[in-house]
Amino acid sequence: MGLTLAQKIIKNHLVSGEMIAGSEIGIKIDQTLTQDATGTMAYLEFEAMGVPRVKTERSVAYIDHNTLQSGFENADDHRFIGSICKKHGIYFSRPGNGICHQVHLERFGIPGKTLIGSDSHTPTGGGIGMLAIGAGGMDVAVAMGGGTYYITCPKIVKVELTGSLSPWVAAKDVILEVLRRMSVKGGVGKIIEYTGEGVKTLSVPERATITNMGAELGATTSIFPSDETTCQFLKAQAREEDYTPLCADPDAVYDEVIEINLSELVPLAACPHSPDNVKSVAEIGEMKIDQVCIGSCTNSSLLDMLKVAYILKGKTVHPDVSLSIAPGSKQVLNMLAACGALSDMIDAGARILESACGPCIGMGQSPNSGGISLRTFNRNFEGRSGTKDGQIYLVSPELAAVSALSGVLTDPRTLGEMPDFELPEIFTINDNMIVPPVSEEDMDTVEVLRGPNIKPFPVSEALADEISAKCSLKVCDNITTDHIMPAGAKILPLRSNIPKISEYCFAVCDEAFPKRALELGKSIIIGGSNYGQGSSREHAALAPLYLGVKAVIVKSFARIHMANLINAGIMPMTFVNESDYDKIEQSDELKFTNLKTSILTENEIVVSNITKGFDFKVKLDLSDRQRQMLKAGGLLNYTREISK
Ligand code: MIC
Ligand code: SF4
Repeated sequence: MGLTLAQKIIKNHLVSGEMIAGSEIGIKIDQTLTQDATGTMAYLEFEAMGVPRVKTERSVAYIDHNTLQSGFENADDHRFIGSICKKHGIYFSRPGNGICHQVHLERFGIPGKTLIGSDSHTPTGGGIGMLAIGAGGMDVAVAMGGGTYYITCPKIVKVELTGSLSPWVAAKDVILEVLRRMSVKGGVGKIIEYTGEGVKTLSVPERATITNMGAELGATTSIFPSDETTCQFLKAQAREEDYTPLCADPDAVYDEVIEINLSELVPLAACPHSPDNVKSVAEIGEMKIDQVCIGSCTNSSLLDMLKVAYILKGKTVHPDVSLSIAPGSKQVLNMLAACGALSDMIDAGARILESACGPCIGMGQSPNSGGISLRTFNRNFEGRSGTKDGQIYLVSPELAAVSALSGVLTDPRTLGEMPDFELPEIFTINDNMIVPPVSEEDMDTVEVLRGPNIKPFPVSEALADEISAKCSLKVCDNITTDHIMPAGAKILPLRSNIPKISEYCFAVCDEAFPKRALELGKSIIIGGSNYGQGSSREHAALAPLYLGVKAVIVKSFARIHMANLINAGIMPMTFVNESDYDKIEQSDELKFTNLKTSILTENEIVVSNITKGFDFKVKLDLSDRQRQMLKAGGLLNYTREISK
């Protein structure tokens, strides 16, 4: 039986387990990436492991999220990460060099290699045939130390592309169509593989837009074949030697098949407040808009920017609209400047932002109250923009640019004929903002620079045999990590300070939660389905750990968050009968007994609701390794135990 492309890469990297969907496998990791909002913790964890130099083929640290520097905190974190990198063998991409996923695709990604990154949009690398997976910071730290990365062996979904995109219909519309069909939880436990004749018609940046936003499906990752187009892209980045042709075997067997005829797609938008709330522009109608933001790791490539500049050239942004543009990397910005496209954007009235995440993570450019904002980003969760009642629509750069001019949601196909936008034969290459590490012999000369905002990792304890604790919070379906541990300009600077950042835990849902949880000492959270979707931030597990949360009982989990809970030593449990969710109220006292044995051996355990006087069952869908980790009180404790 033939293999799919993802299966081939997994097979080449398999360290433990069998490639049977649903079972745990361990894979060897060739490359890692971190960004600064998750990086400080990841490097503190790496230091705690005591490995002198990274053991990967390539590890890169990017500074792209917290570049606002409204106080000393972010600048201190940048300095800390920079010095750690220099010492321990990691390449350091300085602030201003661009968004991690865009730069990694340009300068470091290699077809057929494995990459994990402490950012959920790491699957961007799938655009050049990498097996690129988003993970928690601790998993990335372990991989840097040469440790195995464990995942549930995914099912493989084939997305068969036929036809070619109509003029002004974009790669963004392809992934929005996949989201419309599969939903934000449709990809959990799956890898999405793109195949078919239509693949050839898509450039690398277009493929990367699609794999990037595959994160919103909850998928483990998404991947395109590595072909002639990939070769051209790598050649234009002066990295031809990194090219290998890769595709699935003709007789590969897939678990699911989806067919998309690119020719039939129309411009789409994800409406508030979920990336799968997708409608066609025609369905939404001529809606007046207040703001347009173009950029983010989904749509900030040179190709995207050249299209935007073409649309804006010689025109003026509508007087009621604020347009901001953040090119994805220094390379993109530089090339826009050299060819005059940047000037076309500035002339039209665009507010040019630094090459960084910026408004995508709520670092500035929050819309006005109730404001309607069109964004080329990948997430439109409630409150993420920094304006609680902001109405965020996710669209293609083409749609965003044309609407910025008209002041209303506008179908880009009204632009008429589309010129051929081609990628350059050679990109402008200057890696002077990527600082290489010092040699191993010189590592002792490098001092690690720590600012006062960097606080140690919260302590987790070995599992108690009996836990009796109250529910400190009950939440509904589709809770995102932006609900659990919000980001934005005020809170992001606290990413290295767990006690402080914990004061904002669940602030979007219930501002009183942190105080209540601390007063209870230990507690349990109850949630609905797809709990923890979205970002990979392990802070969404570390803050609850600091606040004394012992277990999270929900209808279902998102992949990365569940792994982060286990790493933190918090028990992730799901209801055997979902109807029990309705019977539990916030402040009910729940009791677990005999945990030390049952965590290691049982698939289902009985929990008593002491307040209401009934018992219910919860499922422990865990591998043996995860069970041991929970018993030890998390990954760090477990690693210490097994290395004794
Ligand atoms: C995001 O898009 O939510 C982020 C910010 O990039 C996160 C990482 C983080 O919270 O630091 C992600 O996607 O993992
Ligand atoms: Fe940055 Fe936004 Fe991409 Fe996250 S989704 S990495 S915040 S640009």
